Amino acid sequence: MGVDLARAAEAGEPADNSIRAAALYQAHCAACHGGQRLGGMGPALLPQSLERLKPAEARQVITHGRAATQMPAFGEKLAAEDVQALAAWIYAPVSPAPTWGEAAIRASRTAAPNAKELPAKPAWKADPMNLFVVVEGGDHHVSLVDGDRFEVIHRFASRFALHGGPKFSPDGRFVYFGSRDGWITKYDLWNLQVVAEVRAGLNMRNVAVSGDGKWLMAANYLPHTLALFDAALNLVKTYAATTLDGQASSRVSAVYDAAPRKSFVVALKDIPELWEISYDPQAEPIFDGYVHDYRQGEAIAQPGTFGIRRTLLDEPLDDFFFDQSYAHALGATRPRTAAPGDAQAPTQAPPTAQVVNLDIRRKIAELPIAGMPHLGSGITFPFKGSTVLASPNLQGGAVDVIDMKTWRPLQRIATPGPGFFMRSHEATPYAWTDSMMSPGARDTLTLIDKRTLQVAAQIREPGRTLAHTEFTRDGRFALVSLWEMDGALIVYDAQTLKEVKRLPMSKPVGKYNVWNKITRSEGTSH
Ligand code: DHE
Repeated sequence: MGVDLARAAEAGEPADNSIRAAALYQAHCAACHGGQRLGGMGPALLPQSLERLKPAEARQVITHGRAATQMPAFGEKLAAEDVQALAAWIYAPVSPAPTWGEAAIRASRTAAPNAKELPAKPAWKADPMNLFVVVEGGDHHVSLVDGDRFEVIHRFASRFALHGGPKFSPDGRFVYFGSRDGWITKYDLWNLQVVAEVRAGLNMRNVAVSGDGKWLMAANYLPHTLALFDAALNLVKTYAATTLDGQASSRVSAVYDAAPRKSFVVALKDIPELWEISYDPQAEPIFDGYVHDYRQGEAIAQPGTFGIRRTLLDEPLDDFFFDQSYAHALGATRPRTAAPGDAQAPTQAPPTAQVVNLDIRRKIAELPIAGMPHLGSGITFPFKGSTVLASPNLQGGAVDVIDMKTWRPLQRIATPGPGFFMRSHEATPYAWTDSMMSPGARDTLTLIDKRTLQVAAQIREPGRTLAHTEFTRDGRFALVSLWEMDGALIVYDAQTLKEVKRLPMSKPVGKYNVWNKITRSEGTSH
């Protein structure tokens, strides 16, 4: 960065594309996206943040702007080759590599001055426990929907590109949103206002809120850190995601709250370790992560509370979820790729999921699920005296059902194409899953009968994308996303499967029912 065109001209250096692009960036983009491309009013423009945006789309956005956002169209101001140069520039790494340490995190925090005086009762009339928080990705807004009347109570602008499920305080009053850019927003659902915000990282995966509502942990890809906050989003500490000897560091795949264990469980994407960080004030000291006490000249155990308890694995884990007892983490493993000439290379297809026992702290089973199971969206339910887990698959057109007593596969249920999400509810016989990854079947939802493990019905919206179901508190209605810019939230009667209502929305992504979330319904993500 910091390219000086005048200096380049004086030195007789050619104003090559990158120099030109840097100057264009400073002139047109820096005010909103930040001088270092770390984001500001607009999102960060770093290669890591743009992984999901194709360069052709970036050129489109620069030329035509982004509807319903502050991003203006530059097509009139800039020549096509300038747009091209700018689009190429934002995918180039920033040098020196950007950092985001504790001081930056602390400095980013803002809080509403009136936060403490806000009344502890809803300013609106509806059941606060049957409220839906709907993330609209099309124009980066959030809608709050009354889950009895299916009416929008309030709609507000969110940070750019929220990702992962928002997390709720145990009383359902506050919700915490995480954006891919690292922003965490604490929103008071009862008073309809943002009460605090902080930027935990530059590229964040997700956030988890402790079962007691006192702590929030953020998992980052960039930098390689976890950040721990109190409920008011004051930074408590950061953790470097490294091996014990500090030699290797990793992106953090995800963090989840394991409420009965009073701990956060953390998967690392590049290091074969699963971490457990207890927030229990009475937690036992940790003896495997010795810290040297130089005054005493001896190694001492790490404190148990907020210390890192490491489980060493053979393979790193991606997303994961827990069994009901929270004794096991069930995680997806990326397929192993052998280096050329590697005699140790596996001869058989590698397992793509594993079961880790968090108490004895080792892998106890491999789950023979083909493809790329999306275990973060897995659900559990009772079946013939046992409990089973069902997981959609990002690669294969099938749902895998596993017996959780034996960890053996029970059934592979064919769907019309690979899907992302799966949802059910204790009070409904069906598990709903999508095929949104399949160009030919993205318009179809498949309903699986939990009693027979057979496909019971399909719901279609021809030529359009249907995805992500969430149930009302009582399980009587299913709310589904019509995942289009001119999309909608479609409400179905979960028994008759008839459409009850359709609320227009801008690419609704996920929707979250307060009650199902705070009671950790077995049919929903945690
Ligand atoms: Fe997600 C949740 C990972 C792409 C929409 N996604 C999650 C979680 C993880 C994850 C680990 C659980 C976090 C939580 O809820 O606390 N997602 C990944 C990926 O690795 C992947 C495949 C690639 C990536 O770029 O990150 C990915 N995810 C997507 C999308 O493309 C989706 C469909 C659209 C989007 O907005 O990004 C998407 N992910 C979601 C949603 C949830 C989610 C809506 C919350 C689901 C829920 O019901 O709780």
